[in-house]
Amino acid sequence: MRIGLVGKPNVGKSTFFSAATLAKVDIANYPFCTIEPNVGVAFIATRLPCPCKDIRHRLESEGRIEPVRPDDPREGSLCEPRTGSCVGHRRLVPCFLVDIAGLVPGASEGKGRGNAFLADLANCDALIQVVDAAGTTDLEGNPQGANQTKDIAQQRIRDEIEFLGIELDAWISGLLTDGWTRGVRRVQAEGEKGLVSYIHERLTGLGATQHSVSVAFEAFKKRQNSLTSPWDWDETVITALAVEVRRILFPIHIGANKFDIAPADVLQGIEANGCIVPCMADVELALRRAASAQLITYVPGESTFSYESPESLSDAQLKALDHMLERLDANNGTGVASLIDTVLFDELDHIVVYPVQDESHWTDGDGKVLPDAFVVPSGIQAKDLAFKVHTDLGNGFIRGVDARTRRVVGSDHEMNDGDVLKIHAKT
Ligand SMILES: Nc1nc2c(ncn2[C@@H]2O[C@H](COP(=O)(O)OP(=O)(O)OP(=O)(O)O)[C@@H](O)[C@H]2O)c(=O)[nH]1
Ligand SMILES: [Mg+2]
Repeated sequence: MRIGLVGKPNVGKSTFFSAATLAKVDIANYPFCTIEPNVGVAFIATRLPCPCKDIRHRLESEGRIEPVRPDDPREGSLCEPRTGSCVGHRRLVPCFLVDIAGLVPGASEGKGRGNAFLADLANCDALIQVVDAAGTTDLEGNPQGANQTKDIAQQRIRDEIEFLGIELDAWISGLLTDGWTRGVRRVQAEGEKGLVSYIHERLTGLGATQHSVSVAFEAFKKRQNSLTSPWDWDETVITALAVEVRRILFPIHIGANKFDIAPADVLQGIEANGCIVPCMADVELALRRAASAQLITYVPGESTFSYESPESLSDAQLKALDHMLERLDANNGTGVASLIDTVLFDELDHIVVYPVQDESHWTDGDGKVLPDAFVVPSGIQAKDLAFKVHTDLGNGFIRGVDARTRRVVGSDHEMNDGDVLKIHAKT
């Protein structure tokens, strides 16, 4: 899973990125060295408790382990995550974030990082556009002063959202226009089906599928009053097609950042084709750093924190932290973790499943308890999950066993959130 952060300069993308990927030491055993500098891992809490909660429940009720001791640092968790962590059955799973810098007006014509920027976008499963909800910067990111009015801030937010759409449309339109007339003449005998396949072929690099292109094409047809033969379409018509393709391929979720200094009700009436979540990236960054320095106990996503030893803090530190506590309370959290959570689990409709080798003990071949948590599309079939675990498991798939119910399931069995699955495969 890879989420791209985009937006004009100076909105807080890098702050959001640093805050979200600032891993606590105990979860930093990720191969960071293999990741490019602008790619990081955010650890996101699964919505359901880790299945190690069920294991504990079973073992406790059979009298085979003692109840959780108050000083247990794992707060009862029994699993051994290969990546991420689990405390109090709150399991964290990795999600890659990419800080995609370089979006300026004219990117589709090669300005800024231009096409390299657009290619970065195409590699992401979802996009978050960070916008300046306080309206303190213009479209190029130049500071315009704090304390903007609601009207000005709203206008700037709308301009930002519109501008990313325009750049993406121009880019997709450019990919389609190039060689269009010759290309569509070649497929004219195949009718509409041929045309959709042709468009699909041109846009596979963006992650387009035959299905997504046909959905976009239907929407496009509905909006056009009269359509001439495709080889006669001018740039306006092709751009109208590009708009529909973009809506399907690149839903944009909005992180309305700098919400701590934004005018009241600034998001009222603002629309996007993804979700909109108020954020305070720099508050999140400050809190995670304070937590790393063991000044506070803060769980990302929560709307409060506690002081570890307030007597060791200076007056200035206390004042700053108290102020953040108020902001957290007012905004119901900083929005950083909840935005990623919403995109992953609501917008992309993903679930978390746990493949194991031993369906009785829920362990892998080395006896590790629930080492893997896979973030996959909701309803993924057992065999497709097997492929994600290992190609050999997918190819040799015989059957699965739902480790909770011990029921045997077939290759087309649809997985649910929190499932634990043993996969039998030919070796
Ligand atoms: N008030 C407030 N300021 C913020 C917030 N998040 C970031 N900032 C400030 O916004 C400024 C820009 O932050 P960056 O993270 O560098 O922005 P960017 O989008 O990465 O900018 P470019 O890399 O130039 O595109 C910095 O001064 C941050 O401290 C926030 O939630 N609230
Ligand atoms: Mg930056």
